[in-house]
Amino acid sequence: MDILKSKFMEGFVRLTDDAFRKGWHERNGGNYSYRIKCEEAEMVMDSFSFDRDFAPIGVEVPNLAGEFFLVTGSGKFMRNVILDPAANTCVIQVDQDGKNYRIVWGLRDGGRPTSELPTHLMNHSIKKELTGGRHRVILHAHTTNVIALTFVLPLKDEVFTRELWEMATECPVVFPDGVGVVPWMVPGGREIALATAELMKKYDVAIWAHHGIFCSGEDFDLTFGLMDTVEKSAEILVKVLSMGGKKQTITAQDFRDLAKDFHVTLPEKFLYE
Ligand code: 2HA
Ligand code: ZN
Repeated sequence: MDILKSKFMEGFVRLTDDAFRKGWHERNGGNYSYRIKCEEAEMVMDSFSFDRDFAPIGVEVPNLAGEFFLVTGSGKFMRNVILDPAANTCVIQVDQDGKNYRIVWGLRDGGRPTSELPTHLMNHSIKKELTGGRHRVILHAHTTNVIALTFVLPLKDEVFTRELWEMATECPVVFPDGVGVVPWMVPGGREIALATAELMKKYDVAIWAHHGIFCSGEDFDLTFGLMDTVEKSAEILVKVLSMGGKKQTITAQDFRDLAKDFHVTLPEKFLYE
C-alpha cells in the first residue's frame, strides 16, 4: 500500500494543518514525530527503500532499535506538509544499536529529519519504556502564550503546573502529572535532549523557556488536545495577568476535592498554599 494513502499518514497530516492554523508554527517553527506501529509499517513497506546510509542520531536509544518513525523535515514549514507530505516529511528507521538512523521514505527533494531529532527520539525512548509502548506521538511547537509566560513566571515545574491548573478546571484532569520546565538552552542537540528526557520521565509536557513546548501522547488527538489545553490555559493566564492579576482562584483544597471526584492523583508538591 502507498504510504500516502495510509490512515496514519492522514492523521499525521491533519494535525500539522490544525497546529499551523492555531498559530503554533511560524515559518519552520516546530517539529513532530510518530512512532509507526509494526502492522502499519508492514502495510506500507513497499513504499520504503533501504539503500541510504545511516547517520548518527546524537543520542542512544537502544529500546527503539529497528523502529520506524514518521517525522517532519529540518527547515520545512509545518503549513506545507498538507500540500506535499513526501517533500516535507520522511520515515526514518533506527539501526540495531539505537545509535544511527536512515531515511527510508520521503524528503523527495532532499533534506534531513528535524533538527530536534535527538530530543524526539530520546522522548520516544523514555515514553515507550514508561507507558508500555502506548505513547507514540511527540509534538514540538512555538505556542505563543506558553512562551510569553516563561519571561514572567519563575522557571519551576511547581509554579508552571499550579498556575496552568488554576486557569481552567479541566487542566488537572487533562495533565494530572503536571508540566516540567527546561531553562533556556541551545536547541537542536544532545544536552537539551537529555534535559527534556529527564522531565519526560515525570510529565507528558516539557516547556522550553523562551522557545516552546514538547508534548507526548498516545495518538494524534490526545497529543494535539494536550497541547491545545496547555496553551489555552496559558492564554487565560496571560489575560489575567494583563488585567492586573488574580482576584480569586481555585484553591489547593478545591484541587484535592476535584481529584477525589474525578479519580485523578494530584501530587502534593503542586498543592502548596
Ligand atoms: O524546527 O522549532 O526547535 C525549528 C524548531 C527548532
Ligand atoms: Zn523550536
